[in-house]
Amino acid sequence: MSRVVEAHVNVTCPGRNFVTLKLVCDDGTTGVGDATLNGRELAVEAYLREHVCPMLIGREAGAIEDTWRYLYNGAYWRRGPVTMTAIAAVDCALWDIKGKQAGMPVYELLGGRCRTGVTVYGHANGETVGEVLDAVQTYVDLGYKAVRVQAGIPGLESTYGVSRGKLFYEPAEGGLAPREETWSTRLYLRSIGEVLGGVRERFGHELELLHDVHHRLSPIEAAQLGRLLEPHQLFWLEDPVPAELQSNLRVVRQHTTTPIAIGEVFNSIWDCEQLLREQLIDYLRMSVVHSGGITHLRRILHLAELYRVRSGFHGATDLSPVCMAAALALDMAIPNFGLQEYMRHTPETDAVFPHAYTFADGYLLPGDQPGLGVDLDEELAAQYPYQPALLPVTRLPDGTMHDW
Ligand code: KDG
Ligand code: MG
Repeated sequence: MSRVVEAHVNVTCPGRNFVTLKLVCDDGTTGVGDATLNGRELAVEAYLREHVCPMLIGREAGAIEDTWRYLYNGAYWRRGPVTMTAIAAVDCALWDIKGKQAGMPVYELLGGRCRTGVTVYGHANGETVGEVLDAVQTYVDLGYKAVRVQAGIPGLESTYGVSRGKLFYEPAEGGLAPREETWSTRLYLRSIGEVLGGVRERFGHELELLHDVHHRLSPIEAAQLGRLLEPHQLFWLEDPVPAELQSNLRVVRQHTTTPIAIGEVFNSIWDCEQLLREQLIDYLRMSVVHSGGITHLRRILHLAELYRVRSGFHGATDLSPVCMAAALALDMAIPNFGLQEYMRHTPETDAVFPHAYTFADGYLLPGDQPGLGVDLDEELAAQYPYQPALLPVTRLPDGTMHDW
């Protein structure tokens, strides 16, 4: 039996901040887990360093389920993004260790391959329809079979998620207080149909199209949008409404057949239990890093399968390559895989986190290295100290604070 003898938390900023937990066992095996919570990185770093790492020393490395229960069921304070991100980091590091000790990739331990590759989608953005079309073309040329489309809104100074067609972009911005953006639902609903219609017209119906609303609408506005976009046959419409009130999605569902994806801010089964049970969504956007790790997310996806809900795991740049490697292990092994987001990391980030996964012809291939197939280069990471950065906040034109 192998025991954990060291637990370290690393914070690095090779272009954006990442928090990584590294565990070391008495036989020298190491494991890594992503612990990055965008804009709240140091809260998880401190939670791990002060409250979790000391408890891990001497624990049996192979007892993954028991450690998960020790940190979740055994704690008085449950759930929440900080706690669940910290638990995820421990869980992934332990799966990584188990894979390395078994000499197998983690997807083999999870039941083995259900597919030969993981279909991914990229982010095509532009201020104008013309810029959007050029950005989509870039992804099509790279071999992508699915593309998320975001566009600037005429009449608004800036729009979240729009980066002028660049392959790499980072929505968090440096500073101690967030930038403020203005949002207008009226202007948005007036322009978005033309953007997605333009992409369909140019690229035809082979390409899968997705669009993200970032929780900006009320249920009935989301229902209107879903209807408006039906002719363009989206693969999914993401986060149309804030989803704390899960029954909100009933209204959307009653009015539109556009498939709905939701969940990148969820952190436990209790955020989506009603959504699954009532079949109010089609794709679940949760991530390994913010949802208690492979152990918890796998359980949720098994429940989702009963209700014909498929995965669409979050994969933005604020989820490190360590999280991507863990997501790919699950993507390969779950029967109800849908689509994986793949927002490319910069070369600096890829160098700090050397990984086995590769992109080819619209798929990510996890490789066959034992464990998660990803590591943290601590020496290189030390060259990129933490930089405070935050996502913008949103107000309506009259100054009212709006939903994220
Ligand atoms: O941390 C927030 C980002 O990950 C988020 O804005 C990205 O909405 C997003 C997406 O779908 O990737
Ligand atoms: Mg999103």
